[in-house]
Amino acid sequence: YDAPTPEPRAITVEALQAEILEKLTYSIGKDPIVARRHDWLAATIYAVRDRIMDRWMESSRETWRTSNKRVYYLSLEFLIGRLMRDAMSNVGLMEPVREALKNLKVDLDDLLDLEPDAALGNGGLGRLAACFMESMSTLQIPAYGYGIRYAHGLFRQEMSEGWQVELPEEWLAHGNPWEFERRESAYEIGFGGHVEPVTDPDGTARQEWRPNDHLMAVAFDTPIVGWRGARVNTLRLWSAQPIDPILLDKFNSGDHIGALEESARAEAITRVLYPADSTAAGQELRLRQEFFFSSASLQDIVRRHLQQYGDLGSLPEKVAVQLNDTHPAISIAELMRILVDLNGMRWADAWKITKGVFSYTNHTLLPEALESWPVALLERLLPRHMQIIYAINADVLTEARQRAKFGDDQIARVSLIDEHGGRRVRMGQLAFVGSHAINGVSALHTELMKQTVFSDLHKLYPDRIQNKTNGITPRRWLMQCNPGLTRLITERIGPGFLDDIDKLRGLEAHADDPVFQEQFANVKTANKARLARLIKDRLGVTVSQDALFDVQIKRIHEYKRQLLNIIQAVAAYDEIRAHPERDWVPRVKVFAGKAAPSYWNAKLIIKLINDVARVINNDPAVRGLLKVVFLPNYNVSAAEIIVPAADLSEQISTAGMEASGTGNMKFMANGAVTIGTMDGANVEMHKEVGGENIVIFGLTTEQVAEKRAKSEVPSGAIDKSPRLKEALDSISSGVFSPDDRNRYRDLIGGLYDHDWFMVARDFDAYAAAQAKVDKLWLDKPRWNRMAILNTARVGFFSSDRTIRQYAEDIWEVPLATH
Ligand code: DL6
Repeated sequence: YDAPTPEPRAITVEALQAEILEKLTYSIGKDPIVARRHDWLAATIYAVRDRIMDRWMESSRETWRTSNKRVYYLSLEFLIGRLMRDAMSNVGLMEPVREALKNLKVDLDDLLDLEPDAALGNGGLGRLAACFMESMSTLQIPAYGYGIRYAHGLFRQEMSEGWQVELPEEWLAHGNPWEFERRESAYEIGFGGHVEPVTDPDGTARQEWRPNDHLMAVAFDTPIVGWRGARVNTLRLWSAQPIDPILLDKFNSGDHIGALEESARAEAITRVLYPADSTAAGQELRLRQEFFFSSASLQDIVRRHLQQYGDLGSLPEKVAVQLNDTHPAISIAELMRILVDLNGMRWADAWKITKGVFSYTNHTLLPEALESWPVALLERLLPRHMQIIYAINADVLTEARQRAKFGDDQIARVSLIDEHGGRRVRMGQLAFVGSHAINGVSALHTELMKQTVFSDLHKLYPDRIQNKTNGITPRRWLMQCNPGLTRLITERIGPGFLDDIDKLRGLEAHADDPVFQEQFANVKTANKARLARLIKDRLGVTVSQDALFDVQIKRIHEYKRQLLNIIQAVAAYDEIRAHPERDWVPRVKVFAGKAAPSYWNAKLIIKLINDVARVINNDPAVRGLLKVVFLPNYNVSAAEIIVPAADLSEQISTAGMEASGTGNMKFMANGAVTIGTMDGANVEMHKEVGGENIVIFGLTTEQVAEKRAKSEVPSGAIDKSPRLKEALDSISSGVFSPDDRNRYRDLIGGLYDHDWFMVARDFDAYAAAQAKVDKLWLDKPRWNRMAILNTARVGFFSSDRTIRQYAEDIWEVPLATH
């Protein structure tokens, strides 16, 4: 959707056409007669990029001029997806570029599909960082994103006989016309070596780290443009390069491979994104990645600050650094080193500045995802940082004993060093104590943080934890991915919601209007027809656009409970065959998502979905009433097609386990009804949309905790539910896996045995909720009203709201009033 933005250089089709041709000729070096699609794509991106360049420079000039505080968002992941449509739409270039290309006999949609999907992240955490970048530009906050320029993003997922296969991802294969390499912004990064006490000529004693391994971090900048080109911020991604690209002495002595060893070792750091989501990666290379990008970013921040202000005492007034989870938490020790060792600051002053600068977002309570590093590894790789961590810990523990009167058990729990088993540094504790604000990502999650992982630190520092419920950018997740709905809403309530998403509330008055309901449903049907074509193309499966599209797309994880969903599909399959005479609602169950390569059960669940799909989709007794599809290689671009086509959004995690969820918000914006548990941000969605417009089921967080504490036997729930038992029996006995009848025996056995994720115990409630969905669906006016009200009430879940709250409560940066 185009923003009607005033442009200094007039946007005319003729001018754009000439600019694209010029880029093709002089930047790409191609004659239009022989140019290929990738050449046209690059030429178009160059032309669009030029149109935002002036604003980019003006944005940074303005920050220098006004001396406004800068926000730095440090994240190991930025799941930005494609950038071209985002940039064009935000500066009002979509339609003129489309026309210009048409005159050149090139189809814009074709080019949009060709742009690689930059998958520099795993899932929610990385996509949140990308939405935040767009919102910070929209709200005119001077902000930089700092991360890693992975040569290979998240793996490409293919299916081989229903099993996930991981293949390397090649987003840079055709170059990246969005980025600018800044060789002048390169910093040396050290590892290893030792620490030496030194005395300066003036007699001051200090510690000096002498690393024995060095490499360079080189900056690559990408412009991130806000809505209506309000501001253009920078996403700065670091790439690792060797100090000496080739060791000539080795080369000359005939060791040609050895001569490149240093180069390969350096480049390995930014070669791949770790595909672990919700588990700590734990390998040395990961720690190297974390320190590499933290150190480069801090050196850059400090250099910029000194250049403008000349002293480091004013850092907290002028700099806010947000740590996106604990991955950049080593930054706290690195800033202390920069202040104390390199700039001669007193420890206490440096600590005050550090706390003033940093804040930390926690994204998960899953114990396996809480990062900790062996002390021995840190001592070897970052010996000075380990000393600093010990010194911070000593201060914190002394304070805990003296001021808060903590006993030994509490001291052990708040300590930065975990003494159980091998000694490890707890990065969550480090991030907490080094930050002035710590936030959770939904109201429930923040409460649970206070009660569980950080309960003792919360007692010690009761003012630090606050909530910042996640959000999504409505530009990408409504206006761009659903132009049909955006047009319809504009016709009905005017364009005000484009600038103020809360104005969507204006739709409430139209929720019962039969004409509007029909128009709303027609937009949905058109989006479903598009998804149906994609399903046909990719999987060869025919689905009806009139069926209820029931969608669960997200990482595959046991706590997200794709297993519950597919077991319910099996139960529905049994019922359809047992009662062919009933009035069944035709459904298409759509699944998509990647499993961490080493997560066996997640991969098995993908295989199960594919096995069940094959049987159900080919059984004539089902008469097409139920279809199951698993779309491979889920990514941002796929979500942009699937989300607008969903009728039902599956948000069915075990209560207390999903920190927030953001997919839930995307579906809501696009008029899907949610079936979900009282988990993460679902709780706030329930409040915003109203209980009658969402289908909630299942155990609450407290009930889950109770059942776990009692070690209740789950088989009781199975015995009580004949439908569940039948579905489980058929899966575990091999009905869906005739080639390997035991394939699912252990997976299903786990439900009888411990059922940690409450699949069996939530099954009946889930099945009843699905029956309720069927009933609601059959009452078309009722369903359409629910769908409209979901869109109307999504305003709270805009990342603009989230960012405003960060700006006011954590970063203390002024917000533009216009
Ligand atoms: O906050 C963004 C996103 C939440 O919406 C999800 O609920 C949560 O699972 C996800 N967390 C991660 C794992 N994090 N770590 N470490 O991606 O964050």
